[in-house]
Amino acid sequence: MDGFVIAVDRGRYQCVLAGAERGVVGAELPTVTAMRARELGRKSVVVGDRVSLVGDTSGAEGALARIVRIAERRSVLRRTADDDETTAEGRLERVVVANADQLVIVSALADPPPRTGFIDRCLVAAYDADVEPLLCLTKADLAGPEEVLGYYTELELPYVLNRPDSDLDALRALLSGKVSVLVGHSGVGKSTLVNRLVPDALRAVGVVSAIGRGRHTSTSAVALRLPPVPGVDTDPGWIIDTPGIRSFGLAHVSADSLLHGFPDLVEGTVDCPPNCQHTADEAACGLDAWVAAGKADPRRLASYRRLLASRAGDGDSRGESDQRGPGEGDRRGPDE
Ligand SMILES: Nc1nc2c(ncn2[C@@H]2O[C@H](COP(=O)(O)OP(=O)(O)OP(=O)(O)O)[C@@H](O)[C@H]2O)c(=O)[nH]1
Ligand SMILES: [Mg+2]
Repeated sequence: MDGFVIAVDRGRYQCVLAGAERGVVGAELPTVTAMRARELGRKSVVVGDRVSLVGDTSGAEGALARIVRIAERRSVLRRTADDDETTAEGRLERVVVANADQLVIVSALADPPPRTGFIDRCLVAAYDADVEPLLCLTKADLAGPEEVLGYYTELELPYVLNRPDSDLDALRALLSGKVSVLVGHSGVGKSTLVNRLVPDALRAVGVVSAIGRGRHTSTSAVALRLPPVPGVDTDPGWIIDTPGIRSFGLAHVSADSLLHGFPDLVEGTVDCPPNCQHTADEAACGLDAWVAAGKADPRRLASYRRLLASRAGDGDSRGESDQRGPGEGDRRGPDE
């Protein structure tokens, strides 16, 4: 039987059988609990994986099926604990989810404040994984989006604005028919949004401390079936809620791919000398003239160069692990 992995917990995988979601509206989807079969070797199974199941796929209480095959992944969204691939942390790679079509970068406009450095990292990861980015700005009732949107003017990045009473039609239309994964810092409102989108999701929601830090309320990724859009016959799609992360390490992304996370800068490199590394100390790098001519925001160039420096292990590595104790996460510049 073919299944779709919706949750992973201590070696047990919750799967929805292919086709089982058809016709199920509102009510919880029937799921099958499975373990990995020995023949999978060390291959990891993650949320979003499409798998083949054998054994007891009845979904009855206590029934356990086995995952014997993982289908080829359409996309793999990864992050590393650190940016520098020469360190052990930099080589520690985590697959966030498999087969996502869309990366919804969730950023609060206040409480916690938006960090464009973090959004830039998510964009690099999205373009690298061939997953479409969508910027979702939450808590629009607390602050305006002008500053964040101004930073992305040259990018034509699709975005949605959200407040507790906002209508979700625009977002629903953008999620329809796709597998979308929400990523963002703790406390930005990912689970709050999932609860509004999927009425019986019952995702736990945390509070944000006085200094704007979330409490890491969600601890594992869960895929939820979106309700059908009235009058629309197509597949409503899936939304994946994930635990808040402090940063998005990019050690697995090559220097060339890093530039593709900055589509507003790509054209500015056509006049660069051969083998230009685009760093600040490359005297003839075309990006300085590109920005000076007003073709891109100088802050975007600075952000790109910070990522380049961070990869080279220049001590600006911000892709830190989220396993640090609470209280250590946000002691950094306004950009991250
Ligand atoms: N003012 C305001 N508060 C919001 C909004 N969305 C969410 N919140 C609040 O933000 C807090 C954190 O929300 P969560 O949904 O738990 O955040 P999360 O991103 O899931 O956090 P983690 O699971 O820790 O990663 C809660 O107190 C929510 O009520 C919003 O649009 N406006
Ligand atoms: Mg959450």
